[in-house]
Amino acid sequence: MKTDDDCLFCKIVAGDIPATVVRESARTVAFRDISPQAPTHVLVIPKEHYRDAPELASADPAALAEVVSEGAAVAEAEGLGAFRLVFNTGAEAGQSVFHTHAHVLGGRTMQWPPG
Ligand code: DGP
Repeated sequence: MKTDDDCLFCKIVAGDIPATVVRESARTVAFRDISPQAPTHVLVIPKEHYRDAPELASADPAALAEVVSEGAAVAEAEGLGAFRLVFNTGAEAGQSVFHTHAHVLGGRTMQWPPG
């Protein structure tokens, strides 16, 4: 499995950094964001290291599909009727951790466009 020793989210997958894990599947882990931006704010990540969603889509489309379906499962488990699923891609778009992750945000009314 592709991992990066310097990657924060690889350390969470390995259990070297604690996280509040809410769900796990064969290829993904879902845990609560350390700085929640909504009443529910969960990150869903592939266990394998890819820098962003497009890179994961090219390398392992089934794993990207699993990230999305696990995000929906988190939303259902949290009782969200509607939710936002976001992949910030690139620093200028707000990506700060370069290990693919979907934000699952819900529990409040969302604005559009996002800032
Ligand atoms: P982004 O900015 O799209 O790359 O999102 C990264 C998210 O990761 C951000 O919302 C904060 C969250 N985060 C950063 N460090 C940690 C951590 O150590 N633990 C957890 N649970 N979340 C973290």
